[in-house]
Amino acid sequence: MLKSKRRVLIVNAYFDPWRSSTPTRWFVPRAMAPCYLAGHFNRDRVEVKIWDEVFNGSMLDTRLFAWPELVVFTGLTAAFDRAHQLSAYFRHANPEVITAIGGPIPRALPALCAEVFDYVCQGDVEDIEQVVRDVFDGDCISDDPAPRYDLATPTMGLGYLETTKNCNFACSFCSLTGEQRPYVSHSEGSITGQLDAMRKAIGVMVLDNNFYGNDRKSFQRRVELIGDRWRKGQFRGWGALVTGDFFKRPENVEFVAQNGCKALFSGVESLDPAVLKSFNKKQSVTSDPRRLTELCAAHGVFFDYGMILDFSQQTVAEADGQVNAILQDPSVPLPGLLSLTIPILGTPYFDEAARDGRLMPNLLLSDMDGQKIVEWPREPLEEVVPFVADLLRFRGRKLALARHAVKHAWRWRRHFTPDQTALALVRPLHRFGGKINLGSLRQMRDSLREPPLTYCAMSDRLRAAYTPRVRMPSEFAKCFEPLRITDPDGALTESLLTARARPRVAA
Ligand code: B12
Ligand code: SF4
Repeated sequence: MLKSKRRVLIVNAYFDPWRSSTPTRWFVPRAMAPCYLAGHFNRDRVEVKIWDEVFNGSMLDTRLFAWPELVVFTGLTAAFDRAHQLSAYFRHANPEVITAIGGPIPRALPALCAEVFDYVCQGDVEDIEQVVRDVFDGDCISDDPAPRYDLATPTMGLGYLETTKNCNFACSFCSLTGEQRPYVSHSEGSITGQLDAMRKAIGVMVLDNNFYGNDRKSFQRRVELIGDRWRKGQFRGWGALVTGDFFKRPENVEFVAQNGCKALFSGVESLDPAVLKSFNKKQSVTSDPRRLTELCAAHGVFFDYGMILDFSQQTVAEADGQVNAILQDPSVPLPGLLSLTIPILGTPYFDEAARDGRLMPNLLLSDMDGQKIVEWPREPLEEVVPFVADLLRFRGRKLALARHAVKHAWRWRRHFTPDQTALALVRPLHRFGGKINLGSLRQMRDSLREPPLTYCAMSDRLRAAYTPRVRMPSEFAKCFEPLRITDPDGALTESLLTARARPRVAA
């Protein structure tokens, strides 16, 4: 007898820091947990759909809320409230629906997640199999858990690969440090399985937090595995995220370049050694972006990096000086990521900020998105907030930005392929030039409802998403209340302390 297929929706819950409900299509990298989770469902028995609120924009289509029998949530720590809201829409549309959540949210908020969701997974994507067995049956689990990249199309010709999990460093602000999960490599079988499932691509982005790691043999083997596929023509090149220690052996750059690597990203984070030391980020102390750009370019590799500004330690003049120095030097690329420090729940940095009274009063978890001030700055707010508001939009620096992008691409054109030169030119303009908010009519209308951003947690008003889109019984009201981190005195709230306790229910 033919059984009808079970219906599963995998959702990456997300709050856009710019408060836009429209899709963020051209951003690399892309959340891949939904595709990896989808791979664990048997295609013959289960119909799986994915909604990634980064790539697809806010989920506002009420028809989809009644569709699934099982909803699986993933998302960044700051997206807990969004997952909570969405769970209410699903339950309201179908009281029988089962919800499951995994990833950084339940790791940071185990007890609260156990209250809100039916299944709370603390482990990796494989843990979803236990949920599937419990909710459906063992037949609904796939024999071949290769990622369902087909559900993530269009990918702009990019394939995504994971060769290791977690990290061997312990930077104080990083959620992985708080989670304390061991740094492990994927097996050769898993890596080749992912590459097979990816098929032909223009380029491959290795998602690992730390592609280099602490096991040289494993690193070399992983590079060779990717290099073999590159030589066979499966893709034109690949890129990866590496830690600062990778560059201490310049032969590493030569080795990856010989195996098809075309881009490397490293979290330089700060040009200030004192700030790096306070972050326990010693591996980046020698990561001078100019030296690393030159080293990489000598081997035809494009260098990209992230920078964090910390106004609890830095002055406006110092941050301004650093950004201007980069804008005036076409040999150095602009950072691909420019963010403020985030006291991510569960990290040593968060505990320190809370202990030292640095957290602002009435902070919400959803404020922790790196694009607003959430800690008391060293200098008066009246000076820091307008500076941050201008800097994050590159206001007053747009011309310098465009000039820098052109000069930088021109400066290194002989070292790079036309693809890389185009990337060097377009990437900073796309990153800092402003976003065009295009999406469905509903999403575009929704973006317009948002109160304006103030770039400071103390003055930002609540997002429009906290008001339910449809009339709902009062039992759902609590699903739309924000999770408060601090009270009006800046102390941690009781609700947060309870939310972070050990789980009462776990899958
Ligand atoms: C793609 C990506 C993004 C994307 C999309 C992220 C998303 N989920 O929405 C974008 C570009 C939007 C993004 C933004 C940011 N990101 Co980011 N990002 C990544 C990246 C590079 C890859 C994630 C990925 O797909 N990995 C592959 C999948 C398979 O693994 P995974 O998602 O890590 O999930 C694993 C487990 O958590 C678990 N799991 C996850 N979900 C579920 C669900 C179930 C049911 C189960 C069973 C298991 C499970 O299984 C997986 C392992 O098998 C990671 C680094 C990394 N290598 O992981 C950082 C990372 C997730 N990002 C991080 C950070 C800090 C940020 C920013 C704050 C950066 C900044 N300062 O601006 C911003 C967020 C801004 C905001 N609005 O809050 C941190 C974590 C932050 C956190 N815990 O919230 C990471 C880990 C990088 C790091 N080491 O610091 N990011
Ligand atoms: S090196 Fe990167 S991934 Fe590793 S602990 Fe530091 S910030 Fe996290």
